[in-house]
Amino acid sequence: MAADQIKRLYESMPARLDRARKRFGRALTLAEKILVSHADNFDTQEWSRGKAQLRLRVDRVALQDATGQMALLQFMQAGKKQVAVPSTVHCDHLIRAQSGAREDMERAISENREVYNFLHSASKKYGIGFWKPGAGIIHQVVLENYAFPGGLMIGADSHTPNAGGLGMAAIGVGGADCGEAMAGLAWEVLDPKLIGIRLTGKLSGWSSAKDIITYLCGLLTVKGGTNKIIEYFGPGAESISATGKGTICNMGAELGATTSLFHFDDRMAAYLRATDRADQAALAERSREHLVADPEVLADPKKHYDEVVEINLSELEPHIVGPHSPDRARPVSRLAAEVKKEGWPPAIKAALIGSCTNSSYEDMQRAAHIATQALKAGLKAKTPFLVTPGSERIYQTIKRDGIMSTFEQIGGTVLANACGPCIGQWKRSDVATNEVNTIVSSFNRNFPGRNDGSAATMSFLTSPEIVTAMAFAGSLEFDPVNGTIPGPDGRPFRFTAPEGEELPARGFAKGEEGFEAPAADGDRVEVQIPADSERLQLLQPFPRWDGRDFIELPILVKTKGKTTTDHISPAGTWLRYRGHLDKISDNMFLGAVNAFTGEAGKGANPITGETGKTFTQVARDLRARGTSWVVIGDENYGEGSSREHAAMSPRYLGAKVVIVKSFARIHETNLKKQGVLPLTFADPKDYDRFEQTDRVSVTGLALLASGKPVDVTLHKADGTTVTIKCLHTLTEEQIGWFKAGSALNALK
Ligand code: MIC
Ligand code: SF4
Repeated sequence: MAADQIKRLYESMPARLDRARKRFGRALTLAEKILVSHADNFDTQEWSRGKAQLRLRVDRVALQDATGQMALLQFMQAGKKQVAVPSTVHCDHLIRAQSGAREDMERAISENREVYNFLHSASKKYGIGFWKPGAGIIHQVVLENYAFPGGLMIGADSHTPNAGGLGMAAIGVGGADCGEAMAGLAWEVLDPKLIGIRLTGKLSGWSSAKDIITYLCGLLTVKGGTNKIIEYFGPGAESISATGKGTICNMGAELGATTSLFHFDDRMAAYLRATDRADQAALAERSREHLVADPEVLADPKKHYDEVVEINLSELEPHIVGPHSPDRARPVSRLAAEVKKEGWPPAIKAALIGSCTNSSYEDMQRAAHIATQALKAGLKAKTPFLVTPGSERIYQTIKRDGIMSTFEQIGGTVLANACGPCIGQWKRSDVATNEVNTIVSSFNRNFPGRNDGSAATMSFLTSPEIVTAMAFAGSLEFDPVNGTIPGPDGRPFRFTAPEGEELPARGFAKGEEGFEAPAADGDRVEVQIPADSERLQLLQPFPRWDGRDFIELPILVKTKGKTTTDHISPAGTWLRYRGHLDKISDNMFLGAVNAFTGEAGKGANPITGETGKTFTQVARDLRARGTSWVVIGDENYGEGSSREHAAMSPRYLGAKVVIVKSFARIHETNLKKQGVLPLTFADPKDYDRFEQTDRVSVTGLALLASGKPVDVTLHKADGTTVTIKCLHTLTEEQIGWFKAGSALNALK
């Protein structure tokens, strides 16, 4: 975003904030300042945390190549000539990690040519900045180029909050939200509750930014942040670099938070200057008071935030989370005992650092500092060591400064600047399929199947420096802080705490930037979608609601336990079809655990009784018979990714209603946008009532109204019925989406 736009925003803030202070009768947090100064219409807007639906004007939209395909296909349906807000596309998710940066890039470009051509031509036509494959991972590139204090952006990726490291409210959303904002509509979100995290003390030694967020994951759990903004402040915040702050905000997605952000400070200004934005740093310094919470808030946080957590950074130990969920946390010092107790394989099969979460210069330096100690002592890494730089800028800088050669000396492989092993795009040959094995990484997600596509891989997440040290021990039972490993001479070797500069002393090196500006005249550009493509398919509008209640629908699937978007619509090899709704729908619920059988990905056909078929096969059969179906789910259903395929595939194959104990924010919105009715049990115990042979009716739909419960009736095989109450969070406008068949239909 150009400095003049930022200047205009800052100039508009004082008057808007004053009006808000008067109207609310109190001082403002930073999150509130940003929301208020981006209100579509402050005066008519209702403000009520946890209740009101906010209509906001975003400063920017970011898309990546996996979710961005659907976002653009939907934007195209709106029939606009140009995007209404600054937007970018980033090619990062589709690059497979196999044999190292160069070969992987070449392979990706040829494998994904069709998709890249589509994204490139659509970007050129509609006025969108295009970041080529290899330029970097969306969140790192956004942090380096576009994020700024006090801004509001949305991105079709759940880790968009990474930009909170620079004091921006950056929110992960589905592609439809992005498409609409790009088409010029106000963007809507539930007025979030606020969690204040007050940091005291100072990070030092082994403790790093990652430990703050892994510790919080354990404390707040994967649903603790749902519909909340997490705002960090306090004297301890200044001991964290801007990129460290980015790590914390990035992984706030694992708490389900709407977003996370830090108050503006000198370390953000330093980062803006180091990334060629001295003008923006100066602007922010001049508006400093508007880019932090009001002094009254800092003096009495409990009065201004809905919840407050205090963390003394001087006492924070390094943490590690996993396997299978990011909230399974403990200090590294307690891991060995748990590994023994649980019988997890202690041998680490791979150690990975980098990704959008942890690939700052500081991260790389601290990891290299550990590697150098080991090299000097004559040690060799015991496990394969893979490095994913977040951007071309980081890649070139660590190359210039010798960090990369350190990693190479320990036997490490530097992969392309892309998502690769973080999103199931990691082609491993070292373990057999379904072989139980352990890996450690500095990434943010660890759902089963997340990295190499195998649900048997147990993935642990921790800081890059701990990952690196563990690579030399080759064992989860090694505590780098307190433990020793045998040196080459047999004598115990102990690491000293990592050190690293926050920003490169010689500045960032520049590589091939990889940015392409849109065409001056978009009219002359044609969007490229080959007619016979198996990767891209133009969207057909979903049918309107026919005005009738849902009567005696079968249950396609009742999921048990964690049902993330990775369970509903897996990534990995399926990324190939992210632009082709029909093809990608073959992956529907492949990872979901069938509550009736305990098996993943398969269920019985409720009409024929046939078993052993994938949920997609069953759904396609039902659809062919003209039968719609329902989904029953557990807690925090749809947690994880923003991918709207997890809502579109069910919609496409006949889902009418999804009834769960609770939803993750982005997925609930995605269902609403696609015209599926998302309901929650008024009494979560009702989940237990649903049996395989039941038929489900949802009645009174013509009277569907905001805040009004809905009756759901279970028709049992023995002819009896049970009626339960279910709740929904649809606003009147969203009910309009349901009736129109989708938000997009309602818009037209
Ligand atoms: C992820 O980390 O799960 C992803 C892959 O970046 C997703 C987006 C996607 O599925 O394409 C996300 O976080 O939203
Ligand atoms: Fe890519 Fe992983 Fe970051 Fe998602 S979390 S954007 S897959 S690096």
